[in-house]
Amino acid sequence: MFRILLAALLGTTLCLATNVSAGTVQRVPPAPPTLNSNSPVLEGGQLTLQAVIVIGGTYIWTGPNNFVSNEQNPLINDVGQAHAGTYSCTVTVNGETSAPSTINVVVTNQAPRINSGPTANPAEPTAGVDVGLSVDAVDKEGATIAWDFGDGTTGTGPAVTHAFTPAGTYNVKMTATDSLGLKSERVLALQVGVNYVQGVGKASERLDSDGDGFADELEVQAGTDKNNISSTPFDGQKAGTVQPLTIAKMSTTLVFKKDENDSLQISGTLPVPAGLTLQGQTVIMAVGGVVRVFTLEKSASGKDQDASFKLSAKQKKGTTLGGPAKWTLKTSKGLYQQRFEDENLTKDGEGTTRAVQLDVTLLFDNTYYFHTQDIPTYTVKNQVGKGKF
Ligand SMILES: [Ca+2]
Ligand SMILES: [Ca+2]
Ligand SMILES: [Ca+2]
Repeated sequence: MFRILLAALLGTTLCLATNVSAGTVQRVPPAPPTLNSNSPVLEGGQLTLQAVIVIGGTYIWTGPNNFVSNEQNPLINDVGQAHAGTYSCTVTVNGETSAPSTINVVVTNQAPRINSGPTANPAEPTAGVDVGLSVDAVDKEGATIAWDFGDGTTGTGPAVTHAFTPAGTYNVKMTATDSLGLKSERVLALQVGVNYVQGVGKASERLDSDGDGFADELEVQAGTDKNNISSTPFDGQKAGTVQPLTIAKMSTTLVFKKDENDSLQISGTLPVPAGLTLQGQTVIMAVGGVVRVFTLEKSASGKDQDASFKLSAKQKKGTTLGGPAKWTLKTSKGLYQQRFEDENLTKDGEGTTRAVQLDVTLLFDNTYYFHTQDIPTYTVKNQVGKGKF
């Protein structure tokens, strides 16, 4: 019984083996796999690729961006345009590989994402002061950043610096653009405040609208543009670091009972560099809001309206030898009462003495000199005010 069964089994086995070796059983490759995906997928999202299961099958996926996977259902995270295109998959069963199936994947572009900003530093700037502007914008393909500062000028890059002038509100527009041209925009309404130059007295006399360091009133007298930071008494340069002005003497007389009879005398010293030609130099002086502009003549002196200025520098053939030089400002038959009112040099206080202060600004050789001068004794008598230091 056992022998018969064994013989039967052996016979059967023998019979099959003979058929295979004779090539009568053909090995057929499996059919190409059926593929699916979640295309179209949003930029930055996850792409899911799927092959319908084949029993005993192993898979090879290939695709854009050098993609290779042997998973049946591979996932690709954070996709961009580089991941779009045709994916291909084969299935292998018992060593036999199918023809490839393909599936097309579309990645839907997204505009750049603004993570934060735009922000301004300082957040509340004043005119003419550099403001840092920045934004955090990202895109899978990279974003380029463009700025419209709202004053007719532009800039590029995620962090820029710009000075706004004059004071006011500027709508700063930031545009982030990706490589496919999709844009994200933000507008920052930036409040730019006014500047005041240092000193005492009226804010209106110290107002510096464009932030170049020179008061509006001084710019008007000097013939420069008070709303243009690039137009200054120093040939377009800002006022720079203010230097102390040395004043030796100062006196003023204000005649309140008769107009245009006021006078002013101030003297001090200035450092004058060696080799400077004084002829043709401009000297601008502002005293308590009274501004005079002098062009020095050969004698190193100049006149403007009711005022004269003289610089006594040691010279040789019109060129200075350097060192401190005495200067004097003299005026007569002026009308300064309204200008000095805010400094308390008024006609009030008949018969009394009080302490007052006057700002003195002197511009010379592209240097800004300034001093607030104490006048310890200002007296009013018979409607005449006299101050002296
Ligand atoms: Ca994009
Ligand atoms: Ca100015
Ligand atoms: Ca200006």
